[in-house]
Amino acid sequence: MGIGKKVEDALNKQINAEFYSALLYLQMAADFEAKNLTGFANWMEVQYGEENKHAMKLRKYILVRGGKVKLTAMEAPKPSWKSALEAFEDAYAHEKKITGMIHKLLETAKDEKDYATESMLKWFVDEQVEEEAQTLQLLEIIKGMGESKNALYMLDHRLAKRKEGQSGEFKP
Ligand code: OFO
Repeated sequence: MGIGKKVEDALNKQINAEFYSALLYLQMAADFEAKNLTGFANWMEVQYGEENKHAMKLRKYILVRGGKVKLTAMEAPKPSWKSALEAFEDAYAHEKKITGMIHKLLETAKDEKDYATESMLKWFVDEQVEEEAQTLQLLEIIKGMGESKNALYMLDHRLAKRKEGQSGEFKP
């Protein structure tokens, strides 16, 4: 069964949002690197890769369903952040927004009785639980560090260990 226009449009919008997430985290990575926080930069680069995979997964799904992929221009992320705290506040707020979008997309699929899309989106619903948890966890840790430069560099050291394909869940 082909894909309906409403679901196709909503999926395309989500591809765009996932690519924006990739762009946002790649910009944060550059900003951290410029501040010599290379572990934070590494974490963000891995996250950039994750977001690209999310976008590509949706892109492939549209194509498999015989739909049309429509990429669009994106707004630019802000160029820099005052602190790691500000960056992770933004990252967490962004992930909550993305969760909302996924839920809305799921509602559209349900309304349209598109069971295949509904089933595919379950992966994204679960993924967003992890995406929110990992950014919130790091946000809380950073908040707890206060102004301590030592704590910041220790965390930077830990974040350098995140590898591609690994969840960003931070296990002390
Ligand atoms: Fe694609 O999960 Fe983050 O944005």
